[in-house]
Amino acid sequence: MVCGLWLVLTTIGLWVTSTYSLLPVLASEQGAEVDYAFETLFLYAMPVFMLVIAVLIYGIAKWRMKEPEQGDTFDNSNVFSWTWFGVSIALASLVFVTPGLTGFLAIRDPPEPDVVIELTGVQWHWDVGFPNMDMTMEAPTELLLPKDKVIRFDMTSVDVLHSFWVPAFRLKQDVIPGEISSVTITPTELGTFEEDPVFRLQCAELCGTGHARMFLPVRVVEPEEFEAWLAGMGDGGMDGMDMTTTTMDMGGDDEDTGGMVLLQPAMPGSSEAGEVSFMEFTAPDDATGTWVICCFQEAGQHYEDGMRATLIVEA
Ligand SMILES: [Cu+2]
Repeated sequence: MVCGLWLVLTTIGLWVTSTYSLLPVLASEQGAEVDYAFETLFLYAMPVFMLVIAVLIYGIAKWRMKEPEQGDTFDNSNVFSWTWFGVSIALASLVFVTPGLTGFLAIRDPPEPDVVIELTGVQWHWDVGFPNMDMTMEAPTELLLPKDKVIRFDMTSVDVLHSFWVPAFRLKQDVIPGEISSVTITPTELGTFEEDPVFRLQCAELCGTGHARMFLPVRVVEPEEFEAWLAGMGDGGMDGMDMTTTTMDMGGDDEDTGGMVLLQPAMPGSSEAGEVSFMEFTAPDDATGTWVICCFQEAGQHYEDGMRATLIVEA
């Protein structure tokens, strides 16, 4: 009876987890190791978890106390204890080897990079450098990455601990002051932050009051588009630009709206409920790229659709 229930529950559990993925979109080669680890652990854990649930359900149904009575006493079963012990050790050892050791070796032994990008964590933004072009972008509004190219990020911090994390790429790496740490990623899918927020370089180490805002939208593009973007930057695109002034309506619609500010550059402005305020800011003359306007106020789902917008600045 218990065995039958166990079998049915395990089958249902495995079917649900294999049919409906709990993981967000995967967009890197290295991230496949992480997903494999999750899926394998689910596979191993499901029979164990469902055994507990099956025994629990059976126990509740069969031995439910109808009126106060003295329960039976049980003797220890050596066979059961040793079987449980043996299976647990075998499963744990298997997990240690695969996905543990095999995944670790695959991630820690990356191929030679096609592109090297330097990232510097600053409370609370990312600076991005391209050493091959001797170019640094301070607090850029977006990071373009080429699809199917091996990218090595060399990272450090100027203040406190930060951490590299692009959810679509899965891997995380600490960013440490006074040290260079590296992580290698090969993007496998095109994608943008506007379409799916898992395409963002999010600091994953609590680094102060601005930690949650310390993210940089990521766009994975074809290598040609990446090269063109880099070339545009190299022509002085980020430096010495004529500045134009633009005015933006900062009106708050209702109590939930909280406030809207420009994420980059960091020029906070707030909009109170029932009040219309205006903010002036200067924008690079030829910055036709994406500016992210984002709710800065902790007011519910402030990063979700509706509370962030794309601003296109035209010359
Ligand atoms: Cu942080």
